Amino acid sequence: MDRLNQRKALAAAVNAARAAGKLMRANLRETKVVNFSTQHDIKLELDVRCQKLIERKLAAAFPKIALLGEEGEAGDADADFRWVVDPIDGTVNFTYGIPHACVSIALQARSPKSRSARVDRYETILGVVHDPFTDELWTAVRGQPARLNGRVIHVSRRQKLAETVVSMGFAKTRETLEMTLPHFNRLSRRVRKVRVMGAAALALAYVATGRFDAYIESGISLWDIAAGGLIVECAGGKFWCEPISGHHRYCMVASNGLIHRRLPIPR
Ligand code: LIP
Repeated sequence: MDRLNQRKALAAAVNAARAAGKLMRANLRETKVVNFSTQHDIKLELDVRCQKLIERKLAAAFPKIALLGEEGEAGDADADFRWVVDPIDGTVNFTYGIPHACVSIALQARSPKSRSARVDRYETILGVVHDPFTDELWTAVRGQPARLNGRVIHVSRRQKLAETVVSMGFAKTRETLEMTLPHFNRLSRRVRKVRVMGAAALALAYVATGRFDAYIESGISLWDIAAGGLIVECAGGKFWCEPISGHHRYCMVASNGLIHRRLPIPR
């Protein structure tokens, strides 16, 4: 994709994220229609409505680019380019009226060098994360600096683990919770604070901004981390993930790079 189209794609993703964010802001205090829930997860009718709005906005600008989203897929699953969308990341927070949730939109290109069956054959080339409650918009295009509301951002430079704030997530199942808790317990004694905030894309954006020094989660989905992972890399940080069993699910560790080797991998 040439730079002209990259700029057009970034503008389309920002426009779509802001439109979905407006819908989130208008409904934070409203009664939510729950489509599906388990003990550790909720899926809302508004998740679907936000993804359909995002799909319409993106398709108007790029009718031939496929979309892979938390609420379903559109277009050719093997296309050269695909949008990867989490219409509301932090759905449980949002359902409970907690204003810590965001829209995450990434554009991926098929990556010839990673055609191996193990690695997902796509590379993220641009990412947008929008928090409609703080009116913060993170953007990144591969090879360029990450930005927050247009200003260049950089990961933290903290190197002493005892001075770091690390975020973790427990994903959606009892299995991932039980697997992650021992790492949570051990890490809590080694760092300044551990934060469990419930929105992966925002946690990654906070690492990129230097608010968190690392973020760790296993059992997380591609649409939760695709945009935020690129934003971390473009802010000078390190983003590592590996596929695990399940539909587009990953084990993921992101950090400022300086403390990465001392962080646990919950597997
Ligand atoms: C959420 C992630 C969070 C994870 C939750 C859930 P959703 O995404 O952002 O990090 O711990 O289990 O997966 O479902 O709100 O889009």
